[in-house]
Amino acid sequence: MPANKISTIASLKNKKALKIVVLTGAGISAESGIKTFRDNNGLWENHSVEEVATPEGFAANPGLVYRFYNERRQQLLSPSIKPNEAHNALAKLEQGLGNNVVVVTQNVDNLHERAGNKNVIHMHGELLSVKCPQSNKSIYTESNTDATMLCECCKTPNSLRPDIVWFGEVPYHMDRIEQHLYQADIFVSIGTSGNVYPAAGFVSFANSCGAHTVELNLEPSETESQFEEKIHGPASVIVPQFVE
Ligand code: BV8
Repeated sequence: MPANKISTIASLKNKKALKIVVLTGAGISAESGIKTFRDNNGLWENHSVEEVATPEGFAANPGLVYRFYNERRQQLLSPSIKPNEAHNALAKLEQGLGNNVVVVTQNVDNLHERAGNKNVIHMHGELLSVKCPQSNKSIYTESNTDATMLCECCKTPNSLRPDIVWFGEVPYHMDRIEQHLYQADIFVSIGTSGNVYPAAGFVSFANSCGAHTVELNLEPSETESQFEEKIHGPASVIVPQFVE
């Protein structure tokens, strides 16, 4: 299929596709005002990954890490942050195809859910929860968190941590994700640079399982060459076109 041809779900659906697995990254939330990681003025510009997104960084300076996630949580909760047309298009896709659509997101915001998607898998955790390392329970929160928070489930002070998968930690729900990829007819990657594994490896697995693979991104990602189809532009424009 010529690379510049915008296929739409309708055209692909006519051929064979039913099960659609969508991987999203920070780029899908960029037009909602949430910073990406590696673009100019991205999150990593002001903080080193090692300092704020590794267990070692948390152990070395928990206060800095709590502040990093508290800032992002409060930004997410501000009235100006809303789902954009790309999120809304994926919600429409799920409304049309139901359980045949699953969104696997690297993002820790809740914009897919706020747009209306129900089948969302957060493989890197969520800003709006903290985790008790003793019980491994995720606890919903909208407030700032710090080391003094008492864990309700085990009454242990100093234990709650951001419910985030840091570098060197095993992403959540990998078995479920691999099962969905195995069954996928279409694998669509939206707004991710393809820098971080195992998410960046999903396209290769989807290809090996016979899925039609599509990249929707502002610019070619690190793994762009592995996609059968690539459509580049702002997500709020190209995702609604693709879904129609
Ligand atoms: C793992 C926390 C084993 C959440 C994140 C040494 C030791 C251990 C592991 C490793 C190692 N070396 C390498 C690894 C693997 C490592 C890794 O991949 N490192 C990289 C840097 C080489 N991965 C891990 O450690 C993972 N764990 O490997 O465990 C394992 C694996 C499988 C099975 C069992 C065990 C854990 C990775 C998770 C790390 N946590 N963040 C948070 O703070 O938010 S990663 C971080 O990067 C975010 O989660 C983010 O989602 C993710 C990916 O970034 P992107 O979403 O792609 O964002 P980015 O800014 O990079 O790109 C944005 C894109 O959008 C750009 O392409 C841009 O063009 C585009 N864009 C911008 N605007 C728009 C747009 N597109 C469309 N429209 C727009 N408007």
